[in-house]
Amino acid sequence: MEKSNRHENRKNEQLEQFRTDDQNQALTTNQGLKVSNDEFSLKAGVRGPTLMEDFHFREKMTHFDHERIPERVVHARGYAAHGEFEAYGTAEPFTKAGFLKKGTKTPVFVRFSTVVGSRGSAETVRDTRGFSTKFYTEEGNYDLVANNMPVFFIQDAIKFPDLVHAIKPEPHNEMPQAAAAHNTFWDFVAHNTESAHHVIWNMADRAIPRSFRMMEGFGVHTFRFINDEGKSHFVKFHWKPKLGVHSLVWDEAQKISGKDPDFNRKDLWESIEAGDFPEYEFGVQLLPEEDEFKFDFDVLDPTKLWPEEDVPVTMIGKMTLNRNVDNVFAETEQVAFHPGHVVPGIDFTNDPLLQGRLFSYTDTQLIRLGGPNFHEIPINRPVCPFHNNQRDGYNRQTINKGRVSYHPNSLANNTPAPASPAEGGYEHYQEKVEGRKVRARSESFNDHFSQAKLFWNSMSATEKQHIVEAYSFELGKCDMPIREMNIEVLANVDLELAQKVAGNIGVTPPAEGGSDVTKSSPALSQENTVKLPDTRKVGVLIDNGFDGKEIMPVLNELEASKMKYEIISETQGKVTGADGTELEVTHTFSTTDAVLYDALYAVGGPDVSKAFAKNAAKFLGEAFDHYKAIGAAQEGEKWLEAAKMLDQPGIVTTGQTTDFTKQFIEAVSAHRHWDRDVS
Ligand code: HDE
Repeated sequence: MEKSNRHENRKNEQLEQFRTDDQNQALTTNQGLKVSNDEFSLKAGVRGPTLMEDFHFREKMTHFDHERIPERVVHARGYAAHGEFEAYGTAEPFTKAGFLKKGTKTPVFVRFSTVVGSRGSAETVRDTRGFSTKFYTEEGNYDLVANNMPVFFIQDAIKFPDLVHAIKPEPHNEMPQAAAAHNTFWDFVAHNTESAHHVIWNMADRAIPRSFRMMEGFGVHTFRFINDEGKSHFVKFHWKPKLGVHSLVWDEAQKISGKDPDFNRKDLWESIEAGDFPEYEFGVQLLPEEDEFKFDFDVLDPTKLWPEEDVPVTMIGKMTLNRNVDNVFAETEQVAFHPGHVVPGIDFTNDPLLQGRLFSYTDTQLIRLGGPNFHEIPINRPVCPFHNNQRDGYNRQTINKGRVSYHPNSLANNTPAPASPAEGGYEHYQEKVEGRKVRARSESFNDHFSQAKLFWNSMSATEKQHIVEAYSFELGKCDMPIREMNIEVLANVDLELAQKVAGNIGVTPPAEGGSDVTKSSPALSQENTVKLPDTRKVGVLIDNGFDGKEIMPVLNELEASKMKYEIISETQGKVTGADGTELEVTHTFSTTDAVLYDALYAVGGPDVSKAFAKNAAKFLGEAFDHYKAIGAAQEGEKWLEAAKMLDQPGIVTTGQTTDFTKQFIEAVSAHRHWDRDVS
């Protein structure tokens, strides 16, 4: 299949060597033998047994039997796209990384994921999202294996298996799928108070993103930048989406899980196919080494963020995703990320979570991809050459010539030869380290609640309400005493929050508690994000007999504002306006749903059937309850009136304004209208 939006870069050229197009070709076995019949196995007589000598049957069936590989132990459900990163050059004083030099363009491959669910699970579940980027740089692959939340549940990698065992479906009955709302997870949370900060993020709206295109990304750990002079800065990595950070509402997210379990991947795929390329700016928070101890938390603690108001984010480049994969298994499933894939100019810190990750990612690829040669799989190959004395292993593809596979040597002039740092050889930062061998947590990691409270303080009233509802939902799915134990922990964050949740889940509300942190960080609230009409999707409820002269300019204007619309009617085919205008129906009421749109435009027609009116009322009620913008004209306005939805925020009708289109577009851009009365 030729792709319309193939974007040329070195990675794409490299992948091209491995692509194959089976269309219009003769059918062969894997040995290249042409096959004369692929319908029937070879038998002794038409009603007789299949013969062992049927090599075609055996090969076909054996390959099929071995098609599956183990899914990722976490982040199994994911979706990816290719793109390009271009550096602004603003990072040059701080890092010698070549791909961050001004104007450098680097091919990237980005995989988004949920964490908990298995490979076939629904996508709009409440969960952290993965945001992994492989930069195919000229100095080797650099992987930024990030999440859409800036902190993590645990401070030490040794707890990761416990965390994951607790949050995955319970082993005795394998329930629930892709959900944290069960006893073992909250048992873990109650016993590991360091998780309080990440947990409150997971209870907030960021855990149900509207789109992968509307999520931030965070490297979580503190890394190091090293510049040409060898000076080190601590650095936190950020991705900032051009479209802002937007979320679904919980009721909607749950319904989408059934109506369209592929909601997020479809959104990504379709946007790229339509040429609406997702864009993210790459930003860094930088801290000179001398300032390591200037905070009231430890910069090595992965449960802590650096408030952006204290350490501003400097933008250092832009990433554009511009090409969908050709084959999900070959690319998305086989891509192997590793936080230890670094390039000169980027180094690690002693964050004990990061240190453990540096082990885990190679280890997991060995079982998942079946051996040590996974770097040879096309999607994982660097675009620069690679040479060393590693040899053999399952599925080795490289044919290394010559007799030398050791170093040092004289038979091959001591090559392949290590390079000095000046020649681009990677040199680890010479941090001074001393201490006793201890299994212990640094005391500087002991404050588990202040930043959870900072996050809470930063939320708008609506966001706080959502957080209360999320804790109540999750703990409401747990039993006593898990509920009580968690209220006790939550009381350390905010007393009012703990009291409200306790009231909802039948636990005696705590009388005292709460962190005394009063600080807030406005950057954490989604209220303060970018709001644009771009790529917002409007469902148009419309029937025959509509007024084309009124409706068509509106639809054209939506498109001119980079919005999308789909025509929803009773039957597939065309709807025809009173003036003969024809519109192709995208969906009937049964093949789509109100939860799949950002907004609805209710038009109807003069003679809608009872069934049409009933479905329209259902769609409008749902959109209304999810605080979405609703525009209405003609018949649609009467529906809103009958449902008592007029005069509410985010409701725009032609009867009420002469400036309908502009106001409707503004209402859609606002994302949601939280001040609406949905009671
Ligand atoms: Fe991961 N994580 N992780 N993780 N992680 C994996 O690697 C692990 C952590 C993240 O799209 C696994 O290839 C440990 C933080 C993403 O392919 C595994 C610890 C962050 C992805 C693994 C962490 C992440 C993974 C499973 C604690 C955010 C998906 C499959 C010490 C900064 C990558 C795989 C993709 C995947 C281990 C914590 C992000 C098992 C041991 C913190 C986005 O190696």
